[in-house]
Order: sequence, then structure tokens, then C-alpha cells
Amino acid sequence: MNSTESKRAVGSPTVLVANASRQSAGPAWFTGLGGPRDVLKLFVALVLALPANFGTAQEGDESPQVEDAKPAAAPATGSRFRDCAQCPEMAVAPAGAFIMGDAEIGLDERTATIASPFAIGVHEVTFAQWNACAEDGGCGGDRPNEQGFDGDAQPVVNVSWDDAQAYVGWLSRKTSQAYRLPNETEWEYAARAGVQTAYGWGDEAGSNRANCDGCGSQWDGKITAPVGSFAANAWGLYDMHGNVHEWTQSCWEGPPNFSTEGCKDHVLRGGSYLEPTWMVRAAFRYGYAADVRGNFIGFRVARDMAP
Ligand SMILES: [Ca+2]
Repeated sequence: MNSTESKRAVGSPTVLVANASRQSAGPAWFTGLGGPRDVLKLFVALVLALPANFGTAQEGDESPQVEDAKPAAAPATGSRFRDCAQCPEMAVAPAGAFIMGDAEIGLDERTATIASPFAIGVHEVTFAQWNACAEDGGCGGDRPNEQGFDGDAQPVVNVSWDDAQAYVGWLSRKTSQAYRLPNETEWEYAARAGVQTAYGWGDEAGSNRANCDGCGSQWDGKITAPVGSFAANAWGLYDMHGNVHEWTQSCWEGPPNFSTEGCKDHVLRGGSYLEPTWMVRAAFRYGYAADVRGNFIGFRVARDMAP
């Protein structure tokens, strides 16, 4: 399917409101406790203050199944690795909790938890990385329609959710690790990187912090920027806001971390160079069918960390 023909109109507030109504409401027990946001912030602050290995096996823990089991070393937040020379660089996000959603754009706010550390791509997947897959016999040997957006360091575009699955499948075979797309909860958690503001850097879009329509960059509304052209967030992740809209594993319908190959639409996060500032906020979400491609749509990868 040609993507540009099939893509929904971007920027329609009507669609967002409809989407927002599908979000589940926050926990009822927060009501009347002096503002759910304050209570949630306190809770999140407490969780983030826990040691990085909180929740993992500790010395002295009993392990009836394996008597000499050693506690796994918890990966440090923000530590980076690459599973192969041509693989995307990954950063480790910690287990924790955060407030998911954004009432200012009609998305209910509620506590979301991440049970285990996971790794997420430092950058959006680039053309160079995609082409390595194609040249290695993965990705169906396909080269996405570059449309002049073909700098090696530019994020790959014109890739569908199905295409992204082919890429993570190749990565998984190549590295013997279970690569996948981040789910929607993980994506927003990583975009916030420990803060509860609209963007990873604060509540205002500011100037030249991202590539979107109105973000004050030289690429605004025109073209993708080479990945990593702006400052990273607190966990060392680039371009979570804007540049290309990113496929997540999650289905549009159902809980945020629910995923199935068969769902009608999948969630995209982060907005793109074409979207206005409110559509690149950390909580903004959008959905497209799995075969839609567009020159503003790309992705980044994720994988679980070994226990
Ligand atoms: Ca992005």
C-alpha cells in the first residue's frame, strides 16, 4: 500500500479527542487526595529514589530452585551497549513508575509501572541501519522509498509497522536477543526520563530542542534531521519528541502494553517534523494500520534485559 494515500490526516484535534476517550481513567482512589498529580508525583519520586537494583534479587534472598544462584547485577540506568557493529546503540531504562497521560491534551493521567529494566534505542533507526538489514538478507531486501530523505544518519522513513517487525526480526536473529518495538508505556516512560513535564526538557516547546512544526529548528515542517541533532534527554535518548513519528508494539485498542499481530491499528508516539508542538508532547499518541507508510514515520527498537 502506498503510504501517503492511506495515511490519516495528521493534526486533526478531532481525532485526538476521539483517541483520548479510549484511554482508561486514573485510579479512583486518588480522587480527593489533594490533587492526583501531586500524589502521583510523590509516588513517582519515591520510586525513582529507590536503588537501581530495587526489585531484583538481592544478596541473602532465598532461592529454593537454584541454591547457588547469584543476584544478577542490575544494569545501570543510562548505560549503553550495542549487540553488533551495525546494531542500534541501546540505553538501559530502569524499572520504576511514572504518570502516564497528559490532561492538557485530553489524555487521562494515571500511574504506570515498568516492572523490569529494559533497553531502548538511543536514536531512531537510521537509513544506514535499515540498509545493513536489507544488505544482510533481512527486511525483505527492501529499501524504503527515500524521497530525498536518504542521508545515512537520517531516520529511516516510509516503513510500516510490518516493516519494523521485519527489522527487529533480523536484529533478533543476528544477535540472539529478543528485539522488538517498545510498547506504548515504555515509550512514554523513556520520553519523560524521570520528569513529568510535557517534554523531556520542560513544559514549553522552547526553541531548537526538537524538529517539529514550530519547534524552532532549521528542519521544521520540511524534512527529518539527522538523528541526534538536538540535546538528549536525562536518560541519553535523542529525538523522542518530533523528527519521525515512531511505531510502538502496542495496539491502538486495549491496554497500552497489549500487543498482537492482528490488531487493527498500532500506536505511534512522539510526532514528527510535520506536527505542531502539542503533538510532540511526551504523551501524545496516534494510530495507523500496520501496513501504512509515510515519509514522517519511522521507529526505534527495544529489548528486554536478561534477568
Ligand atoms: Ca521521534
